[in-house]
Amino acid sequence: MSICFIGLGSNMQQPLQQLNNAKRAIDALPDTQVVCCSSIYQSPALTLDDEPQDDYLNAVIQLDTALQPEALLDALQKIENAQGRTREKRWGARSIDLDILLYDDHIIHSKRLTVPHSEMLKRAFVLLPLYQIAPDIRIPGSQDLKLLMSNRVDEPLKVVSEFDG
Ligand code: A4P
Ligand code: MG
Repeated sequence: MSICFIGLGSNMQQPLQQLNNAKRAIDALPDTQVVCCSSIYQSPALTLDDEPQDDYLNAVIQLDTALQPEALLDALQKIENAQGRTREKRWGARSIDLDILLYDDHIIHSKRLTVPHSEMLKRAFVLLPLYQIAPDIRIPGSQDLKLLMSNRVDEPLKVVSEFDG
């Protein structure tokens, strides 16, 4: 079994429900269990243009999985599609986004997959929920999460909910 952290994000079509549905779908994947969930945080959308977007809800969940990284990506993309995800533009509004943040201590640079996720160290909406559930991990290719967090000055993000169940 591998330990894996997934970042969940949604800013369309009932984000709270989207996150809960995605968590349930991930837990139902073969040879995969959700072992831990962060709270659900709200933050302004990070965008690549001036078009306004609704705030996001974000969370991080920890999995035990026997799926290999690319098989896990396939499974996550199927869940995104089943939850109405469309891909009109990069960083556009989305019903659900499921990113593989960390996969054991692997560093992956394949055509389809960059792990650790390429943007994660810049994003409070990833680091704060990750730190909530796994304060003692080390980010491969970087440093201990605790040290990383001690050098940041993030405004606390608003916790809006916990996952169901
Ligand atoms: N891909 C490569 N590495 C990974 C990985 N570690 N996990 C590839 C998942 N996918 C990975 O993704 C495009 C391609 O990235 C996939 O086909 C996969 O092969 P996508 O989900 O179709 O497109 P995207 O999400 O628009 O692009 P990208 O660059 O993945 O965006 P991000 O980094 O996911 O950011 N603001 C707030 N507040 N909260 C958010 O969650 N999210 C984004 C999207 C922008 N602004 C946000 C948030
Ligand atoms: Mg993505």
